[in-house]
Amino acid sequence: MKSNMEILDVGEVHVKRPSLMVTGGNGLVGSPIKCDIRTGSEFDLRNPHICDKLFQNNKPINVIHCAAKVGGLGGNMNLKGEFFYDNIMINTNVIESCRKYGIQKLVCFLSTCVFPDNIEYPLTEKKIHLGEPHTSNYPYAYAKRMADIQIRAYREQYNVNYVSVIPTNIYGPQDNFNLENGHVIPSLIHKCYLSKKNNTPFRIWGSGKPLREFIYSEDVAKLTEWVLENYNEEEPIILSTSEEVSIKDVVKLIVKHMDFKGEIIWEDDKPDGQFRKPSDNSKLMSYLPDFKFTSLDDGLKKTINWFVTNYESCRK
Ligand code: GFB
Repeated sequence: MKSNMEILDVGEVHVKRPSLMVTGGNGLVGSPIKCDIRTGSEFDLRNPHICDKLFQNNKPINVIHCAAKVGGLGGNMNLKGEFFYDNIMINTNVIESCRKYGIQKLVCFLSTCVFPDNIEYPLTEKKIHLGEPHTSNYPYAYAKRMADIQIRAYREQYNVNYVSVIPTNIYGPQDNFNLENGHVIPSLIHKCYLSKKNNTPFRIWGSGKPLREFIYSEDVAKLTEWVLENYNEEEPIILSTSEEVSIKDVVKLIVKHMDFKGEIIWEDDKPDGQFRKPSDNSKLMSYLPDFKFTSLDDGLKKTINWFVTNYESCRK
């Protein structure tokens, strides 16, 4: 006959809860985060029953929620309905499942495009809801803003420790390198790769003058792990280098790292999007004054190497 202790041991092993689940765990943002469970497109989180089952089956202690329908300027302009529906459903379901299954800490990803278009710069955590987002990506922006509202409401009613982060333009391995709908960096890396291979001009949208603050995905992962352990405020926290770079400068670096010597064409009939969206990272820096960001030069080099090595299998 088994002793009580043995039975208990078996029981403890059986009920052990995974410490951390990352939704969107195989994507640009989620893949560099260390965790016990990563979920990807095999779970359609737009569906409340599937989302509920995922939480019921795994019962994680903490959740980092990265899953989203994302894209660059093209994706946001071409797929407005999908960007709204998918994101509002995914966020609503995930945050509700966190409540239902007693998740101790949730870190939820917003994005700098949540901010109003017509607002005094720099962007700070206090300015999210002070006006309309830019017309190019308002469905995505409003859906993400609602995650901030849901978190605030749940904190007030259910006393949960859920927080959110606002990264600026993230880039790195595992991104979607789609030519039409991807973010600017992966799209331009892919375009440059094809132009070099096929000896055709490298075509860039817009004037090259817009400014962006790029942040490398591994830096976002490190900061998010810190947020999970240490940041407990209701107000979101901006994850940013607060260093603006023009699209023209990004193109110069891509051309250098890919050793492209062909013709560059600036397509001025294509959109520039928002001209700039400079953010204030002083809250982050007040917590982590010694944090060293990866330079755009190094991050681009790593991203390009990853893309070339994984060309056949990457998302594109
Ligand atoms: O990454 P991106 O598409 O989005 O960057 P946003 C757009 C900027 O890059 C514009 C220029 O100034 C474009 O004119 N650009 C040049 C290109 N060539 C290309 C190209 O081939 N593809 C793309 N995509 N852009 C994002 C949101 O807005 O902001 C995301 O779309 C996210 O959802 C992020 O919220 C923070 O920076 O305009």
